[in-house]
Amino acid sequence: MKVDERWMAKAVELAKRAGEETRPNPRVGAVVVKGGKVLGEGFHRGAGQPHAEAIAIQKAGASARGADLYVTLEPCSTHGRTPPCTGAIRRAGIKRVIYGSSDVDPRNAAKAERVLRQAGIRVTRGVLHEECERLNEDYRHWKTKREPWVILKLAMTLDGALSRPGKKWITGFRARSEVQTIRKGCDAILVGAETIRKDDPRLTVRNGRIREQPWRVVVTQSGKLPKRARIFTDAHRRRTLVYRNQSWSKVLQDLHTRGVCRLLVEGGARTAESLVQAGKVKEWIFHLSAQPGPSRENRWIERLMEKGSRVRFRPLGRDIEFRVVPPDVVG
Ligand code: AOF
Ligand code: ZN
Repeated sequence: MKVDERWMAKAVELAKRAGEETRPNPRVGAVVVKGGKVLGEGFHRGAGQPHAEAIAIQKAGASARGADLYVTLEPCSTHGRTPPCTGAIRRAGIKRVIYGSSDVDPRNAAKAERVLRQAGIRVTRGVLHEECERLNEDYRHWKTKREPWVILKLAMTLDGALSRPGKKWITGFRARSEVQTIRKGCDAILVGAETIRKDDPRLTVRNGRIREQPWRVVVTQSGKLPKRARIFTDAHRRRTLVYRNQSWSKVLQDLHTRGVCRLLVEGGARTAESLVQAGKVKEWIFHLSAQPGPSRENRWIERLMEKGSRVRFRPLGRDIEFRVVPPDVVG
């Protein structure tokens, strides 16, 4: 691996540490390097917190003079919640900036290179471009499409059923606690009305502390929903939204204006299928149970699997997690 790639790979690893916590901001990692040594490193933790470059430069201190800065995203050149990083880079005496992907934030997009060059700083862009872009697939989507990044999560038997007669759960404890972690990384959880009528789910995050519960979203055609359902009566009832007879684009745009960047869809089958058909699902997560289901009720899932790419399997207790990114996202 060439030198630039090696340091950028380190910046990518740093960026990943933030997980889903940075939204509505991007995941960004940065390293300050001189003479083959790391002088400072950092990653962005979330809105209002210092940017990755600013942290790495601050850690390097006076030794940053004459050093190279590797950063996964084009540095910002305008004043947002924090001062522009191009200013900090200039003041620190950084001699060369290497970045992986361009920003899509209109305030900063495609501006850094000119600003830095004018200050006599060398710029190399596009190093590990694909890896750096992949860090922020969701960020780029909600910023440019003004709709949330939609994750479809389904618990399913290996033969494609979404329910087991007479059983409350399809998957075991490990898989269900993983759902809690996935929910924590999302701003809203959506289900169809039938799931509310049948399962009366809470749709809350119950593992660890969170700033605020995610929105709970129900889509319905008939508008017939049980008034006593938990989402309407529990302590978080203010966080419940109902959309009646609205197009997916309308629902998603409205959720975006409420600050929803990542939306988790938890079923049921009809809601999932219609969202997939509308081309809105950007990431699929299946929790597969080795227990057989009642019948092959979901042939559509098989059809989608044929098109799926970037597949990953992971054991979760007695079940299996199966993640897929659809081809229109992989490109
Ligand atoms: C980040 N972290 O490490 C970098 C960002 O308003 P602010 O200060 O939160 O700035 C957000 C914008 O800054 C963001 O949309 C992106 O354009 C740019 N770069 N943002 O949150 C970082 N480098
Ligand atoms: Zn910045």
